[in-house]
Amino acid sequence: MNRESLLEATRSQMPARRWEHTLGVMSSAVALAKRYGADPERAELAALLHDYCKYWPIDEQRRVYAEEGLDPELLDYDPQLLHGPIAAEVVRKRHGIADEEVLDAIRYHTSGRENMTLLDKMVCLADYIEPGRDFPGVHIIREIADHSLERALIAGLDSTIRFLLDKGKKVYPLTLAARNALLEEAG
Ligand code: DGI
Ligand code: FE
Ligand code: FE
Ligand code: FE
Repeated sequence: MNRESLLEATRSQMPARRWEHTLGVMSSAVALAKRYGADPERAELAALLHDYCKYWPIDEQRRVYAEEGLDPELLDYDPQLLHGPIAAEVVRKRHGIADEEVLDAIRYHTSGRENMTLLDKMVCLADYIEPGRDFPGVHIIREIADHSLERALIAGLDSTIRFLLDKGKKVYPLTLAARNALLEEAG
């Protein structure tokens, strides 16, 4: 599948506002790849596809999640965590995406994970700092991103964890494991 049809197929999965977000994540991921010495094309591909399933009905997301035999533990947490793992399986099957590192970056873009690859980090961070994002502290995270991928990502995860605590919601343990591992790495 060529780039134009993959862009179009992805755009058709989501409302216009989410497509704007996707384009923002693509440009931020490419900028981070150039800054931190990763492959901009793979970063852009993972960013394009990261929210492919975000606007699918939650029941449909749960159905695909079960059908793919994915880890049932995640089902005990916020359904917002489903769209990354299923997108990795869906784009592999529908669009023949076979690059496992790209698929992992899509799969773990919301939760994070221990021992995140460079590509995982860039997509997860680009998701926080893309130009359309506006949440308390985003400016600081953008500044940190200029000098440390790990520190910026920790700040992003901190804001998500704080948000979940304030709302009295559960935190998926993999998110805490991701933050702990990044703290070790950042020293
Ligand atoms: O899909 P996006 O809105 O671009 O962003 P995302 O995929 O990073 O996150 C979607 C939401 O998931 C985010 O607003 C917070 C929510 N969420 C719920 N429980 C958890 C969680 N995020 C993380 N990282 N960990 C959780 O346990
Ligand atoms: Fe997402
Ligand atoms: Fe994210
Ligand atoms: Fe996103």
